[in-house]
Amino acid sequence: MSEDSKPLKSCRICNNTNLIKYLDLGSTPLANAIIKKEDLNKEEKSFPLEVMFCPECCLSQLSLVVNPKIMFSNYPYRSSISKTFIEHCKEIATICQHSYDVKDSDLIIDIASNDGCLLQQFKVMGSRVIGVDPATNLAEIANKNGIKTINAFWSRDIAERIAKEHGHAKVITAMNVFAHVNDLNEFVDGVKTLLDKDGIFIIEAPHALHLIENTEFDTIYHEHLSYLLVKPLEKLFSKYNMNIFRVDETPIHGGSIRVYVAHNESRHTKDPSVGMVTEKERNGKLYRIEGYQSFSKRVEKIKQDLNEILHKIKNDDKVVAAYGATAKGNTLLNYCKIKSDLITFVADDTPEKQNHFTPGSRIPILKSEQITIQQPDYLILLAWNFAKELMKKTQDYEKNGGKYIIPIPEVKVMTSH
Ligand code: JHZ
Repeated sequence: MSEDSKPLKSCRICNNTNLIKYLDLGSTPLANAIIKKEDLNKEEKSFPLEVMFCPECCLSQLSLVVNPKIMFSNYPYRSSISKTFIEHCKEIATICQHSYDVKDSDLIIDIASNDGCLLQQFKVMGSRVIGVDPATNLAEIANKNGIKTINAFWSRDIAERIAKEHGHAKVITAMNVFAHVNDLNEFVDGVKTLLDKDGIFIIEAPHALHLIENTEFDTIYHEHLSYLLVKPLEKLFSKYNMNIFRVDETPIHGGSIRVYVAHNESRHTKDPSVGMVTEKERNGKLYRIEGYQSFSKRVEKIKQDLNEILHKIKNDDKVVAAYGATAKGNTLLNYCKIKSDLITFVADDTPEKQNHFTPGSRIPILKSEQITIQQPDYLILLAWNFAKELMKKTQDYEKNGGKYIIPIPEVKVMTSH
């Protein structure tokens, strides 16, 4: 793609052209395009953020595809900043070892491997590991830490190259990347090429069921082109003679699905979990547009409630800061039109984000030590999905009288107990 963005012409799974819009969040800057101080006087690019439903295969998807090179060639998000996420990665490696007999010599590939957080867990088990990630800064960190990482977007060519040089993969993982991909056919084709006869392909991504039920609209940003349900994924993989044989539900990132895929002729047999999760999707009315119709009203309510509470706090001469300069936080702030007059700073432990400014809202991002130094009256958790971990880290802040604001699924002020 040479241009900055292009409209979605048809459903990326079933090619249906009659997509139905159910949410419009206006135009926002890219969620991870944090701003350097010297660029504060430059105008930021923003792009429309609208979600469409495909009534044929039930995939929700953005109406616009932003050039991935703009979003992912340099990426400030580091998977290993959160201890919760590291533990989560350990769990995945352990499942592969215990349930799927992953052995020392087996080849494990992680697509969009970030700083090598997941592969590190396979490496300590003794597996051969290779990551593939388009972000030059992240591939550099991972390689420095001994995780062999190819700096590229995933493609059939890369898959063929790895297969030729290292053989077929026992496990291929795609954690929080499948929803980011426009050309799913090229992506799955590459996986099919590299996956061993009895190998497993594991996708993990936020589940659209939780997004809709818990009004997690902040998960919607330009990186996330699709909002995944098991049903449309089954359709996609059937085109490649592959099938989903197991689905785990996990609380990570506000409620995600971990989808296990294999070649049809492999030894893996279908687990009841697949039917159980699709049943939940059906009961949630997510296979019909009617299931999405109240969503935008609930999103609007969060905007009103959050503005009301933040303006009240400001009028009372109290101070609000935030924790987690998240991508999702930027959707929330920009859609709710919240800027630095309402939130004085955002704390974040990612060195790449510190001393920058949030896109659109232009709030300074500072080290988390500033929370205890400045002791704001309220701390809004923009990484509400890691609330437990963040509250533990800010115990002193709370002991000194600080309170938390959680924006999702509904705005509430709370303490950790
Ligand atoms: P977090 C990410 O989005 C990235 P984000 C990605 N776009 C994706 O697909 C989704 O997840 C699912 C900070 N933090 O994970 C680190 C601390 O500073 O909720 C991060 O900046 N200290 C690929 O960005 C942010 O919060 C801590 O102790 O919306 C967390 O971002 C912890 C726990 C976090 O997702």
